[in-house]
Amino acid sequence: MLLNEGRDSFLEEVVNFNDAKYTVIPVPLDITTTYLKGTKFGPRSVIEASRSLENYDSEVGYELKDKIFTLNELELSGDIRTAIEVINLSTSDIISAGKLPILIGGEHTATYGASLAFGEEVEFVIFDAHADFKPDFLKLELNHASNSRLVNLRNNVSLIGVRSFNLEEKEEMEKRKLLVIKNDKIRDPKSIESLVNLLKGKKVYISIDMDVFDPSIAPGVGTPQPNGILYSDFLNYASQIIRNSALVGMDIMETRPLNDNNITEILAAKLIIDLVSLNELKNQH
Ligand SMILES: [Mn+2]
Repeated sequence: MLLNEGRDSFLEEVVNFNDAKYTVIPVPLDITTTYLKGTKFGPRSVIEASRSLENYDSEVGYELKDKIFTLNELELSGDIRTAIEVINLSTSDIISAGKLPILIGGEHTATYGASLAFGEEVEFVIFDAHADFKPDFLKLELNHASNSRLVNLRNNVSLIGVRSFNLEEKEEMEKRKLLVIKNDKIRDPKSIESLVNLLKGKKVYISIDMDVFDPSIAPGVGTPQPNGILYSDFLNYASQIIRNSALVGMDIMETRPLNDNNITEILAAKLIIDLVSLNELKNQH
């Protein structure tokens, strides 16, 4: 199951599994997607895009080198339950080996699979245009539109950049006292302050649905929503989260490659470089 020689690896990193601190798990999940199919090609496109980027992160001021090992794509059957279990077990293997898992999707339901590999104390910070808090979306229990609700069965969830949900989801999120930072409050200093207060000193998993971004900078997604956040908004949140808590895992989900436009996968690859660089820079000090 292991990859080699950097040809198919993130950032063309050539690193032994034993020496790597991070491991990319490509998750080509595309089973319960309802609107635009194609997220199964996301992992490959993001890894390909990463090979056109510099490993020096000028935003963060860090050169990323020999840190990330890349697994082969997971083999996921047509059954969502089995797929979730495969994702859970693969993530568990990487955690047991002492590496920080980086899942690249694939539909967002994979985050639920990954969450099962972590303890209940881990805080999940989910960047997503959609609340994904539907109880029984289209009569499927395990579904991308229920992802946040499924994760929240075991772990505390905060939602960032949300702008699409129904009244029932709104009431359920209020009932469970979730921290929800809507897109129109993303630059309010009180928003980031409340998030930092919640996460301070805790273990944190960051999950990014690429549709959290404005469609002008991330058009290649399954379910785009107008009026999204910008890259600088994300960098601001990411640096505050990483500075104040312990990062234990991350995922970049829902990239759906377009034929004539690759800016979404470029952005997705850059987010991974940023998060790893921020985390490494913090650990240096
Ligand atoms: Mn979404």
